[in-house]
Amino acid sequence: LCETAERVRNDIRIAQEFEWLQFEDKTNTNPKTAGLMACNKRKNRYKNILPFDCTRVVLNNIDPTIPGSDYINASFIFDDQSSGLFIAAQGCLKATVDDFWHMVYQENSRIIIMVTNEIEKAKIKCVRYWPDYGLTSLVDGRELTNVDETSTGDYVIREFELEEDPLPGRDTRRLRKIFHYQYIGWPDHGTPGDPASLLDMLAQIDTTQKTFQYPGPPVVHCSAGIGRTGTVIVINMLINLLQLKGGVDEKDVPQTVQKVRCQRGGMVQTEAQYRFIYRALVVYMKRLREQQLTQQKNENQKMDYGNIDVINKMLQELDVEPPDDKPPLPPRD
Ligand code: PTR
Ligand code: PTR
Repeated sequence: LCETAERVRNDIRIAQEFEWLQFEDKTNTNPKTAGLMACNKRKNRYKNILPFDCTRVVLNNIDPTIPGSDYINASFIFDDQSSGLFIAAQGCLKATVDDFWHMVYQENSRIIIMVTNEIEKAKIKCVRYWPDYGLTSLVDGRELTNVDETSTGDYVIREFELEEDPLPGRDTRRLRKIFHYQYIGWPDHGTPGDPASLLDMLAQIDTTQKTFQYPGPPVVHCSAGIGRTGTVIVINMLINLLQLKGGVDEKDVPQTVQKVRCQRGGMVQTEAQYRFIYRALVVYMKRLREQQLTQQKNENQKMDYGNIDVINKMLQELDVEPPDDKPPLPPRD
């Protein structure tokens, strides 16, 4: 009974938090003048989803005679707590494919996370901005080759090679590796039922990102670049925070969402997506607890539940489910 009450209390709290976040988001009056310029209209997928001027990614070395040519609908998202940096972008339109690759090259991004299908409910959500497996296409004047493509159940991993500028005085051809992770298990207008495969993908991305010496920010995009993109970025930030601080508490979730929304309006679009962040964190922490328990068993150590207690406490604050390895209650008489 106690657990049910806790669950209901958490449920209500989460709904109230989201309501408060929606209200706060509406009061944000950061200007969006670049996105509103007439010459940039055709570069926005949705006219109501524009980047703030203060955080938008400005394209460099473009043609100064073409007005608005430094514009792309994408925003830098910085996390001061874990020093994480991301780019949140809308899904490419035909007119913005070259700009997209210009941005990826300029920012030295090595990971692209795509959280949408190209077509959903018979509507185009993002144009295919990469070549098919084994093929090469020309993007923003550079050769881009799709050298590998593997599919797990819920996501596809592609490996691209993007032609680099030659070093001054040399003409050797250099190629830059870029990894593309497309999560396809996210039904439109909803959330994935189970966060497990998304967490697997994020863990794999983290390992890949660490293989590069000075990688730029991962680019995350869906269709509008706010709903699913915001959810993925916030989950990523909270996991980083957890690893860094050794814990997160119930304030961290709304605070992180609010921080992210100040950098791109409307990030995490629905209450279901907001709830999904909590679910993902809970599953992540349960995995952590499993890992620690097996590690302790394998090392044949004296059981030290220090960390496990911290995890259980976090689970209680965040979760709607009770921890499943509690000792059974003594029988009552
Ligand atoms: N904007 C819609 C609403 O306010 O009801 C919700 C919505 C969410 C609409 C997502 C479209 C969405 O598109 P996608 O399938 O690309 O997530
Ligand atoms: N006009 C749509 C709306 O306001 O709902 C724009 C939109 C479309 C917003 C998709 C969010 C969307 O979802 P996502 O950011 O996950 O692609």
